[in-house]
Amino acid sequence: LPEPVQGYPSCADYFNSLQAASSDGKDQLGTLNHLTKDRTAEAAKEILLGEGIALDAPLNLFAADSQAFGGRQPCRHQVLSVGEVGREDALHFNTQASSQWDGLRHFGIRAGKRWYNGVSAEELAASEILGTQVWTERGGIVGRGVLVDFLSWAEGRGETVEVNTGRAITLDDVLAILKHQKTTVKPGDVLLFRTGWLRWYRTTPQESRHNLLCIAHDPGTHSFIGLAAHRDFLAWLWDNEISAVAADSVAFESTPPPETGGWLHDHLLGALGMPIGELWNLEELAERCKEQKRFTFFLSSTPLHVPGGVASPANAVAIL
Ligand code: UVW
Repeated sequence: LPEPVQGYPSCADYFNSLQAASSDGKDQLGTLNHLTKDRTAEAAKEILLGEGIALDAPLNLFAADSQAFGGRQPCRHQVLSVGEVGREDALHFNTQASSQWDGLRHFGIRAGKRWYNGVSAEELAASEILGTQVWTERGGIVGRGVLVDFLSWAEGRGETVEVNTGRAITLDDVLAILKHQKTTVKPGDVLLFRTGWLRWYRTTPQESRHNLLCIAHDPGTHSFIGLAAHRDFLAWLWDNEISAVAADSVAFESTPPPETGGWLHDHLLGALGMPIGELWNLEELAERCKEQKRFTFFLSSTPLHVPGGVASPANAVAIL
């Protein structure tokens, strides 16, 4: 097992507790183990209005910028003719160039060169282990969703939210938002954090946003708003048996990461086995939640069935 990274919870502790919970020691579901059938059934009680709200931005979200974060190519969509009146379409896209789940193959723990549950680079290359097919085959990611509306809370307190200067949303912020919303979390919940990044992107002229987006994936080249990479936040997610997290921001976590401790990605994906959603469209959901004064809902997401998949469009809907 990799050595724990300084300043973070022990990765070995995470691995041990997850392995103890899995029957064969080869767990690939990570924190989705918390999303049990009972909890999914219970989550259906969140449906009060029967109103569905799509949470995916268009697959070609970054088409106008010619590339997405990290040099990712925007979606290419071809409509093919079949005879005189028939049509088919062909899509070529990077699974992380719009609303997405990062799967457990996306990042392991850089310090130890291991992926979730101790999987090595060789195992990863030789098999489909930790691929997103595991999520599809279990019936998707379906359960109780909770919106944590940082943007509304921060603006309500008079903060001008800067989304491209590395604003870090701390656990204290998260707890204050939940209190303000009168929202409690339950085991198995999927938490959706609204930071304001996607609202900024969609309301900013192309010439002003282009340079901030078309940047390398390398540390030090970007400073996005997101969740603070801190052990308190990780411990809180773990202790509350949260099954997955997502945000409307580019990297979910605040970047650059702190000097000690490294990336939240490594700890969420590589240690906890927790799916990370990015670039989710939470705008309409936030409006409806504020109107209803209720920030919980039924959430249904069916990742694409790609054996060995690294990431996937979210294909997510909230049902109020
Ligand atoms: C980072 O790793 C920072 O982001 P992404 O998940 O989009 O690769």
